[in-house]
Parts: sequence; structure tokens; C-alpha cells
Amino acid sequence: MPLTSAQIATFHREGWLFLPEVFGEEEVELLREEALSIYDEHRPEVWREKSGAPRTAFAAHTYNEAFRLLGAHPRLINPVEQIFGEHVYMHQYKINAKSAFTGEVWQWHQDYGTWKRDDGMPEPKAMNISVFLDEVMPINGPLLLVPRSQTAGDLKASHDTSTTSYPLWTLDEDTVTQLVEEGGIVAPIGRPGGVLLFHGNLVHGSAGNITPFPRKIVYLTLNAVSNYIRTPTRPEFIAHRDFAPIVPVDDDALMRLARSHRQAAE
Ligand SMILES: O=C(O)CCC(=O)C(=O)O
Repeated sequence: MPLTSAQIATFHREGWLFLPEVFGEEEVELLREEALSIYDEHRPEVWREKSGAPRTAFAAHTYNEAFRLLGAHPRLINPVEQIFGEHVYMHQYKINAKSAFTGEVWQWHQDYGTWKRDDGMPEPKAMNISVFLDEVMPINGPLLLVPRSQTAGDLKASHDTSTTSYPLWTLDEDTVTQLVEEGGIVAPIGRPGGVLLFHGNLVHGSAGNITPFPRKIVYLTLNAVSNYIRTPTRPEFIAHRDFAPIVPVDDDALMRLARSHRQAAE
């Protein structure tokens, strides 16, 4: 279903949009199982917290069939192309684990801050569209968003290479305080299968997860083809160099794969 004009207006005003129940239980169940087996692999794309628990798995669309189909899924590609008005390619792909008890913080940041400084992306014409694989609750480290902060543009940031295992261009407390005074903080929560998209300059972060409930979210970072990165410094599996437009798969492709896995297991 295309986004309605009211949804597009909300996205442009607030900087984010949540779409519940975009993927069904069978589809999400397969993705959840595949994510767990990827986290068990020892490969350079799987980054770990200081505790050794998985933090994120990069580029799973290049080595896992279920995540390949998700990375080209029309329910994710079409809304972003609708907003940008042009074709998109995959700039980055992550399955963030936020593991039970050990999932660590993501400091306050804007995604475009890192894409610009580390990858040479010309404009904030890229965004994250994410899929909840577990229930995202107020207590298990949901994303915290500062509504309307995308209008502040690209903010001054410092490169934090020590707080977590993942280097990030982060914002200072005064800047975050001021933006929160203006826009508040929201924490989109919801059932597995929900989809959240947010502007590349929207200020966001998340707290650690000390609950027994994991909070896996897949993030597709889709970039407008004309906005391809010019001066990448990060490895290919973090900032992709294949700028070809994504060709969407059939809407039922992931469902069919889930059913074939289930039948093979019966
Ligand atoms: O998964 C999270 O909690 C935060 C992820 C994030 O902020 C990002 O990937 O830019």
C-alpha cells in the first residue's frame, strides 16, 4: 500500500513514521530464527558488545536468503522511494540485537552525521527503514526519537570511539537538551512486524537493555541513487559501494520462503 498524503505530511513534519503490522508472524518468525543463527557465526560482519553478546550483524542481505528478500521487499522499498521521488540502493544493512540483559546504549546521534563524515554522502537523502523482529517495549531499550529535530540540519558532532564497540558521531548534551525542550522524546513501541522509518537528520539513541526481553530490529539504510557516497572510509560491508537501484522482489516472496522452511522442518 502506498503511503497516504497524511502519512507523508506526518513524516515531513515529525521526522518519523510508524507502520504497525507490515509483516506477518510467519515472515517475522523466519527472520528472527535466521538472525539468531547469524549471531552465532564468527564472521567480520557480526560485531559484539564488550561483553561478547552480539551488537549488530552487517550486510546480512549479502549472505542470507531471508534477509536478501527483506532487503528488496516492496513494503520497505516503495515507501522510501515514494518519499524521495527516485530509486534507492542499499547503503547499509544491520540487524541490531539489543540482547537481553547485555544490550548496550546507542548514544544520541543523527545518522546523516556519520554517513556524511565517514562515507562522503552529499545530502541527507537517505534514511533508515526498520523492521521490529521482537516486541519493542518501553522497558527493553526502544529507540528514543526527538520529533522535529531533523529541521535542525546537520549538527556539530564528535567521534565517539570508546563508549561502545561501534564508533559513532555523537551529539553533546546541551544540543540534545535544547532539541528535547522543543520537540520532546518519543519511543515508538509495538509488536514484531511493525516498521519504523525516520529522517537521516532525526536525533535519536537508545538505552541499554537490562530486561530478559531481547529487542532485535533490522535497519535498511536506503540512499537515493543520485546521492551515492563519494569518499567512503569504512569497509564495504558497512558502507556499500553497489549503487545499483534495488529491484523489488514479489510481495509474497518472504512468506513463500518462510512456508518452505516450515514444511522442510515438519
Ligand atoms: O538499534 C538501536 O537501538 C539504535 C540504532 C541506531 O541508532 C542506528 O543504527 O543508527
